[in-house]
Amino acid sequence: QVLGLATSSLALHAPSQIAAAIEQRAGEGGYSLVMAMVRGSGPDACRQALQELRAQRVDGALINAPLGRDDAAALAGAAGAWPLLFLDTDPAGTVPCVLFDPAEGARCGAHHLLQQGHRQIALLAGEAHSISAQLRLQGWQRALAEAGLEPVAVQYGDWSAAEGYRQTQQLLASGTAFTAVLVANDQMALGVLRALHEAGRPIPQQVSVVGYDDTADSAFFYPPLTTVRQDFRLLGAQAVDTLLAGMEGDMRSLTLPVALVERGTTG
Ligand code: IPT
Repeated sequence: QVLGLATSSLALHAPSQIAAAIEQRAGEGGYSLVMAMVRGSGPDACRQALQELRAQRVDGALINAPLGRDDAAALAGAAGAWPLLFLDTDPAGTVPCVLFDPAEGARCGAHHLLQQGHRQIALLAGEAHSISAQLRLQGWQRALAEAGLEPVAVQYGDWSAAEGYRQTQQLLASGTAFTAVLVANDQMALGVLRALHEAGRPIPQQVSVVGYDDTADSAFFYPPLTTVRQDFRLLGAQAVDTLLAGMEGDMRSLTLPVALVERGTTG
């Protein structure tokens, strides 16, 4: 049997590490994996990638590209009996999915900063159209609101280090006072660290930074990044196993745990 993966750009660290983990698990089981890139965003881009997979006669497919509830439901409906498993959608939706809990991940990061006494917290969210970016942002805002706080700034980036760098330069130039930044992924956090270094703001003495993902390189940033761990190996294994079960008619959604990993950018 052949498995398919429709994925967000593999130029991004998280999707590429997720794809590697999926490929590994598929290989261990003796299955081959065919990949199709989702070029751009939204349901049409996904539909195109799924068509490419179907043309290559895959028996079922994983979709790691951001899709809101309705778009995911429409794609699943159009697929009929062809099994689809979603890896980047709203956990409150109706389609089968294997996901890390975005609300829990966001809460972990925000509580860590609140426990350390931070009150002036800036938010750097991910791409505005991404459902996961939206849910992480909502989770941060809820945690701050529960502590009687509002973020001192809310900015968005495209998940890249370059954008993390640029957005932090803008935040610094705006004169907004902040002692901590919650960043929606580690790649953007890499750029945040450099912008803070260049501005002479020592980390963590003057500014704390919390990332999200715990990609393979994040422990080697300088300082080593405090972040919210999503275990991509686990995701890859569970996604393949769940899809295989789904192809036998027993597809069950799964929520995977996240955990705060405390390193050198906070404390
Ligand atoms: C999500 C990553 O956390 C983020 O860093 C970015 O790479 C994004 O994917 C790309 O879409 S992980 C996803 C399974 C929610």
